[in-house]
Amino acid sequence: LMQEQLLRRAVEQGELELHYQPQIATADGTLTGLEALVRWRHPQRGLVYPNEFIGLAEDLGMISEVGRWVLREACRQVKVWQDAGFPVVPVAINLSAQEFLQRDVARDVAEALWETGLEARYLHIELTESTLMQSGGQMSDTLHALKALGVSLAIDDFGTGYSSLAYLRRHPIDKLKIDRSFVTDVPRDADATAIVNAIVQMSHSLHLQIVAEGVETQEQLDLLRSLHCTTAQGYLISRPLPADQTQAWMSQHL
Ligand code: G
Ligand code: G
Ligand code: MN
Ligand code: NA
Repeated sequence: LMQEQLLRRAVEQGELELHYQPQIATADGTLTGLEALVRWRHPQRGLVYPNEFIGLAEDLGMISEVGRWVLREACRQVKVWQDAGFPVVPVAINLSAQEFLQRDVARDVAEALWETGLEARYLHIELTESTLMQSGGQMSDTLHALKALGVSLAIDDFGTGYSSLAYLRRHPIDKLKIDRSFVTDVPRDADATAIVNAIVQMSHSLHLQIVAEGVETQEQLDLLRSLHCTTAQGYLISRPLPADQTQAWMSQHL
């Protein structure tokens, strides 16, 4: 089969799945959110990670199919958990630049929220600095349409993008996610620590939420707490987990 048919089969026959990575409050460890990360349960190859097929889906013009499935499934699953009495926290999905170019993201989001019954404030959308730069004039309209729906917008991999900070004024951003390349090197590397400190301070001044990504050690978590970085995500807390294991994780952290 051609790659395109394989990917189409994946979407249509339920071979995609979402894994969820918890985010916690650095103050007390309570769950503050989940990031949904897509995987392809390939019948022969096993679990395939997004770096191996998101680019392919973009090249084949199929990223919209994948992205719509991710959006719908994340909203559906989190609504199920909320209704079942698990902590009522938002789910974040990742959108690539191509998705903003190839489809009306705001319309898809409105539809998914309507169909699943998830409240808009429980959906967060992560996009990178380069996505904000690439997608031109209509980007601003789309982001404002998403905000009008009540969805939150986060900058993923913050600090690594090839851009100025001007977009923080131009676009209705709610949250920064400090890239793990900085987090990895704290507290030993003084420069990385200074950068994390500066990003956290800026987020507070601009009234933005802040998340540190890639937290792998207790030492990193302690430092982030002392720098008033309120939220953390990373292997120390949990790897991204399949839905059933996510539910078990939440049960143990109630
Ligand atoms: O899990 P990790 O290997 O899970 O993710 C690798 C990269 O793939 C990250 O940059 C992440 O943002 C991206 N990614 C994960 N899930 C999705 C998705 O559903 N859509 C898009 N566009 N990117 C995703
Ligand atoms: O680009 P984005 O931030 O969406 O990518 C998330 C990616 O980071 C996923 O591949 C996820 O599996 C990975 N990830 C999450 N936590 C950690 C961590 O603590 N360490 C490392 N090395 N990777 C992580
Ligand atoms: Mn992300
Ligand atoms: Na990131």
